[in-house]
Amino acid sequence: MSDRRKDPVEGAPIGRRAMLATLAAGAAGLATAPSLQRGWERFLGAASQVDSTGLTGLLPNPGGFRYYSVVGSVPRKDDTDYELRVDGLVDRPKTYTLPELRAMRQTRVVHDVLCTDGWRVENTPFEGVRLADILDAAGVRGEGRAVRFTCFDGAYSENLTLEQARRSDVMVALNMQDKPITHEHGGPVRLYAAPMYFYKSAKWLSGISVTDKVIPGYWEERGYDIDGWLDGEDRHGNGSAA
Ligand SMILES: Nc1nc2c(c(=O)[nH]1)N[C@H]1C(S)=C(S)[C@@H](COP(=O)(O)O)O[C@H]1N2
Ligand SMILES: [Mo]
Repeated sequence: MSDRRKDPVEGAPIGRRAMLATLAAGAAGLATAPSLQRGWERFLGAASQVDSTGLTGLLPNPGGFRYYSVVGSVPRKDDTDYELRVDGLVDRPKTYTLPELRAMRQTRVVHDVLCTDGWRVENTPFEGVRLADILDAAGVRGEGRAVRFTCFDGAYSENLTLEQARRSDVMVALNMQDKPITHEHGGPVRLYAAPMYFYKSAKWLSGISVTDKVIPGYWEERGYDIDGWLDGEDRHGNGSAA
């Protein structure tokens, strides 16, 4: 069971690793394409068009992170059109703009990022609004048990229990590595659940809905454990500061 948790992708109907050879062949083809000259982000975009199943995560990436998206293209959002809807079992549903989120108390967490595929990026700072603050502002009703996250890619979803959601190291993140979160990393706003595998940290966050039970997310419907906890010291990390 603990092996499964470390590598839940093996339980998924489509094993990402099984597709490595296919993807490597595709990437090699793209490497000669002129689009590469327009930069890494273009390359990732092109690769994810080829690979609409999220397998682009196998590509090496400067900085240690790998790009994941379960869809081929995601609209770009910024100050002018980004919205975060908070609703469900709450007394005060609200739609936040980016400036409104920036005006709220900001929290900083520094933690290692780990993907179930085996890569790790050490000591990665994230900054943003504690999810607990957003939930408190909304006023969670007595029947509320869990939180469901949805994304403006139109496909991905995730969840946390209310108890997990209220931890001080779980946030609606605006900054990553001391810069506004880039589109490729799920900007302008993604979830960051520091004590859990990175698949729990939904990119391109657009909805937070309080529910009466945990609703399995995109990868969880496809074999990932709902429990995304990191093991041992990795869960506790290397320190977080308010
Ligand atoms: N919307 C969305 N969020 C997502 C994913 C995704 O495909 N779509 N992939 C998850 C997985 S498996 C990982 S490891 C991280 C990758 O984040 P990165 O692309 O910034 O490295 O995002 C998580 N959040
Ligand atoms: Mo991942």
